[in-house]
Amino acid sequence: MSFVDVKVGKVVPMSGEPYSVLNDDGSANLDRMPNIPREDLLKLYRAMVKTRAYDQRMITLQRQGRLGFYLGSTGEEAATVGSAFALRESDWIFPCYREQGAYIWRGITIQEMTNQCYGNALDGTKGRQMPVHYSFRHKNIVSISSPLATQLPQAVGAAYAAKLKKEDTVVLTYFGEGSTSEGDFHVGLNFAGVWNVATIFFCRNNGWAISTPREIQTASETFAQKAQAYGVEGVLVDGNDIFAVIEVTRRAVEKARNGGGPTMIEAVTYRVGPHSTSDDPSGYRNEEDVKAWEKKDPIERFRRYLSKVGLWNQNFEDKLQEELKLEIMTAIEIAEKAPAPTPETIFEDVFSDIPWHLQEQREELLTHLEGLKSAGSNSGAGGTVAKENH
Ligand SMILES: Cc1ncc(C[n+]2csc(CCOP(=O)(O)OP(=O)(O)O)c2C)c(N)n1
Repeated sequence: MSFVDVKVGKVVPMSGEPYSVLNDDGSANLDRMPNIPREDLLKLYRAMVKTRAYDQRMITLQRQGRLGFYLGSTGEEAATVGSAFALRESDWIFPCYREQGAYIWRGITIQEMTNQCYGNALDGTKGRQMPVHYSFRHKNIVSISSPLATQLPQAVGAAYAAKLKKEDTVVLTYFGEGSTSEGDFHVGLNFAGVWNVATIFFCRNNGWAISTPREIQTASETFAQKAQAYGVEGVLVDGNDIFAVIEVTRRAVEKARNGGGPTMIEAVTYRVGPHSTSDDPSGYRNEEDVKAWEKKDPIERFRRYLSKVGLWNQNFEDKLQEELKLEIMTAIEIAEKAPAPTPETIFEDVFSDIPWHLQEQREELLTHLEGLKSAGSNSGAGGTVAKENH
């Protein structure tokens, strides 16, 4: 069920050693190197570094009490940026909640993401979602749902719709390995197999589902092999290797676009940080394991490659870090100054014509707020409020 790597004539594995191109020292298996325009190499690197810089700054803001909650993706940047790179802009993404790299690659701005985390009046989700539960409809990125794996059947449905409309759109959905224990994982794969739709199931196997280690999540040797039971191709890739992720996702995309059906990709990586800012992993895992994975850091690995081919130097890095710092600080300043969404926005976005009973409630609320204002009380409508912790 695994595809053949035509360049080296080997089968891409569903078990055993994950498919890889880039070595830890930055050298690469040139036989397997995907064709990537030289100018895109630095763009990819930038997107990965930007993702990390954004994550780190948001975590600090939460620690400072300026943000209610955050969920970082440190160590998983090659998996998210590389897979998004392999898609067309018109393809759909049904995310989990740890795919900041995919949004950044797709051109979502730091400002848009920061506004969402603050839930301010500039936030596309109008303060109705938890921080990190983004929705970028203008870029074909569907709203994040907290319940795990619900996005899988949704992604299959979207791909089925594309098939009925005879469009060649590909739908990629992300999830963690813990989500493979949800019923929706099996429902999604089953229907994708039966309908032979253009869905790519991208599993970020980062070793942990909060405090549940991979070892007790499943008795299967790999997650990729679970796809086989549904007649879906499963492949195993080194998720910290940007080139391997690009190559494997590209093949899956090409196959899907040409009517070849779904693929499940298991990207083997590691959740270097805590699950979220509400988690403290020191209570359930060994720091030594984390250190071993930090040595396989996807950004450092890619940087070593770029340095070897003469595309990276310290001067470039210093300038990049300065630029990103400024961009992120500016976005935070704007997000913190923006007011909260006005209360009457809760009546928007469900009905195109607001029904009479909601109109009545809206009027009542506005009159009440007006009354509070003239009585000199705080209506709670102004100022940015950091979202609550979860
Ligand atoms: C249906 C459901 N059950 C439990 C949870 C609580 N929960 C949130 S994240 C998480 C861990 C998920 O792990 P995984 O799918 O491996 O993704 P990762 O966080 O590692 O990226 C759990 C159990 C939930 N959100 N939804």
